[in-house]
Amino acid sequence: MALSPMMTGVILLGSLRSQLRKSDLPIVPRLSNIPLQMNFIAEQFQGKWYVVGVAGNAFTSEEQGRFKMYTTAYDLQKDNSYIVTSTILRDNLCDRFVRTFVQKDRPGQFTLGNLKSYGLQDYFIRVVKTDYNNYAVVYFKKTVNNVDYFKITLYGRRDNLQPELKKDFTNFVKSLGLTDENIVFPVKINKCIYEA
Ligand code: DBS
Ligand code: DBH
Repeated sequence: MALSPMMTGVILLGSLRSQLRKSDLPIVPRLSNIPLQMNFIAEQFQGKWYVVGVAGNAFTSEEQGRFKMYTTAYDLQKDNSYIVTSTILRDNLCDRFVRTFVQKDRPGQFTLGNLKSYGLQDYFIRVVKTDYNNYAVVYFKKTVNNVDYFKITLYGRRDNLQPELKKDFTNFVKSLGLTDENIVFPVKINKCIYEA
């Protein structure tokens, strides 16, 4: 098939744009800038968390208002890993996404079980801060096609959190080089998030 010069131009521009997008992602912070919750207590972190805030180098506040709240439940296993289930409203159904978090190096840090089955090169999780019964801040980093993505979630034991906790979250993610444009506070919905 012969491409017109115009079509070739469009294709070149398209691939140039995706290149720029990738290199435009704010840089992933050094792990030394991400605190780890001291004396992490795996038993107490278990159970359901509402995703009250999410920020990251691939997240945009343009999604604010459309990004729906979902929940993630942590279930500790005998081998000290978690089975982690997220329940997300998709196409009017409650989609359950299940994966395993395996402890890595220190309590409160994990990697994903069966990494390769998700097409991931690397995955790292660190619980930054939690009081176990109200809120948690968790750092996630993934590498896909040699591109690093990171996100920080603000979890609540309830579907909302005090403004001060949201403000602390915002200040923390900004200290990592993100801006208000990289932060989303998911909208509360009634479907799926109150299910067991
Ligand atoms: O699980 C993740 C860890 C993750 O989904 C992202 C970063 C760290 C992320 O940036 N995800 C976005 C891009 O793939 C997304 O739109 O979900
Ligand atoms: O699909 C995902 O990658 C995903 C969905 C919900 C995810 O990584 C997550 C929650 O942490």
